Amino acid sequence: MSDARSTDRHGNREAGARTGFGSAAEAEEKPGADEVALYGHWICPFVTRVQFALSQRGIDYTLVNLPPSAVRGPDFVLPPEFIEHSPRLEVPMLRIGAEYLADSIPILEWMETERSEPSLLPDDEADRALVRERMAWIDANAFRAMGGVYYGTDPDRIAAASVKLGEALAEMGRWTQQTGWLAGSGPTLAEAVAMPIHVRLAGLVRLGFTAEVSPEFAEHGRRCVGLVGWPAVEWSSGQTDEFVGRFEKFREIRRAETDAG
Ligand SMILES: N[C@@H](CCC(=O)N[C@@H](CS)C(=O)NCC(=O)O)C(=O)O
Repeated sequence: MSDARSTDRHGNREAGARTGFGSAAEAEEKPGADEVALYGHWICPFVTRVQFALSQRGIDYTLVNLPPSAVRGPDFVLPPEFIEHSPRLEVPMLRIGAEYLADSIPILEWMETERSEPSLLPDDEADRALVRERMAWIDANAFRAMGGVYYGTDPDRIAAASVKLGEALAEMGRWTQQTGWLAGSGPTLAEAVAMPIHVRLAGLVRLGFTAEVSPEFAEHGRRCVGLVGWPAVEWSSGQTDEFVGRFEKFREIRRAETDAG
């Protein structure tokens, strides 16, 4: 993990998580790299989806450091274009040329229309429909359960979310039985949507995910490590520690509030 620091045009001190972690100023100044800019931070799973897809598709982009509010320092100044174009003030936000869009799944779809090749969607309409159905399923089931694990403060609720996540990963593992991939004969946008789970699995275990990971899903994870987009999103052990530490602290604060109240 690189600890390179820089100051962006809003005066924010940035800790780059890895090389290539840029600033808003760089996004505007770097010749040839200003076409696509991703606003976000490595700790956000929704950002991981977009960053994986950009890297997997070989799209040149600049990553503008924009941490979620819980990770931002008190003096962090939000870029005005983020305030203008991310209606819920959420990362990820993507800029392509002069256009902006927030929300990971719509962004993944938008990238497909703006940059058709190489695609992470199959040619056939029915195959595309399956990819989309599974993206929505992962979002509604695996992601909801995953959030229940790391945002959980009550041990019983964490355990219940852990069971649900285990079941969701088992279902996703079953999808991979025929081809090795979640929806079709190769990696698709369904892999992009699921990728953050592989990235943070070790951290989830440390935060109370105790269910057995289905062998098929684990195998899918090993297959994903071989994809060209993987190095852009994989976490170092320091990043896993930071993720776990932040949520342990969050739990401590919540429990202290509950005890006090
Ligand atoms: N549905 C959105 C969810 C994005 C989201 O929840 N992002 C979080 C960070 S992981 C965020 O920006 N929250 C607002 C905040 O931190 O102020 C997506 O898929 O992109």
